[in-house]
Amino acid sequence: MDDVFEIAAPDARSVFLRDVLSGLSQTQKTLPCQYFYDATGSELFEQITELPEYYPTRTETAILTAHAGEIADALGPNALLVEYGAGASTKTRILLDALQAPAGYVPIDVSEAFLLQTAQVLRSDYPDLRVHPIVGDFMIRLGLPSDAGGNPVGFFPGSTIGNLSDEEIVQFMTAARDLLGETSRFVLGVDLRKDASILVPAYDDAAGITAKFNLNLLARINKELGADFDLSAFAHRAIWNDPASRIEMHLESLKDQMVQAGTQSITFAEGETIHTENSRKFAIDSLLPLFEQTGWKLNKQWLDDKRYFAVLLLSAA
Ligand code: SAH
Ligand code: AVI
Repeated sequence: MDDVFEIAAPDARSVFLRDVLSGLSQTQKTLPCQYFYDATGSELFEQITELPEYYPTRTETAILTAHAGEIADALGPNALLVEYGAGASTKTRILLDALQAPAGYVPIDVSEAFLLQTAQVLRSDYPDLRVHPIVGDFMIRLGLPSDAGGNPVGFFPGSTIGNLSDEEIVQFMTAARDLLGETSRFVLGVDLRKDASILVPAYDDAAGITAKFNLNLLARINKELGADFDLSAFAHRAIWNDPASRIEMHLESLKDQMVQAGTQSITFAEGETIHTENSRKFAIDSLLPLFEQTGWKLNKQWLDDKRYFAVLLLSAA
């Protein structure tokens, strides 16, 4: 079996506790969205991708499928595909099936059990492919496995870039440019601005799966940090913030209450929220200065007919 690279700090629990207490002590309480993804959160995200209201996954999948040959030609043979926030690696298969003799696949994800299980399934479906999973935070500087070989190609689908602030995008794209090198390419999925009547249901679906995904963050804090959040006393909210061009997810306290987390007691007023995620919706032009600043240039872009989503091909500048 290939090696698994563990980047997570050995005391991941104390980092989690520190991040939770720091986020919940701010005036606008916040929690970092990367903590959505324990095994349950990753499964719930997979359910979200199949919801009728959640257009990003099927739209990006259709773009990748329609242009897989062209993308593969641009990337050339012997690509080492490095995927950031790989999840179930479903879209990866579209590229793997189109690429000429890929050198290997490096999925990076914080959701350890889900990542390792996905890697095993890929190994059995692609027996000739070297799969080198990396468990860790893609925001920090990572190393590629020394025996990986091939021409590094970054893959960051799903518009996970929309969960980052401008400062985080700069940090992320700089680290990716350092890791992948000066001849690398990067395939990036970007969700575009559209009417709030499409966006809000995509993040507040009729079946309540996104609500479960959001509330699972509190369940995870209870389970891993011994907190005592009453999940029935918080409600999922999805709000379109037009000036900031983003969907915000919040958890709203349904009453005045006190929650114990670690050694701290945290008070919530009725109606007060925890801001759990931003999902930005971009105009492609607004990203160009960030690419330029971090050593990338835009080569090509593919959009669906409704202009809901874009797949961008970048190269190291
Ligand atoms: N790429 C897939 C999954 C997107 S969901 C798709 O397009 O459908 C976002 C994924 O990124 C999750 O699997 C989550 O665990 C991972 N993730 C989120 N923040 C991360 C971080 N800081 N470092 C590594 N992985 C992260
Ligand atoms: C992973 N990320 C791009 C998803 C998004 O659309 O922002 C996460 C998500 N949150 C709610 N639904 C899906």
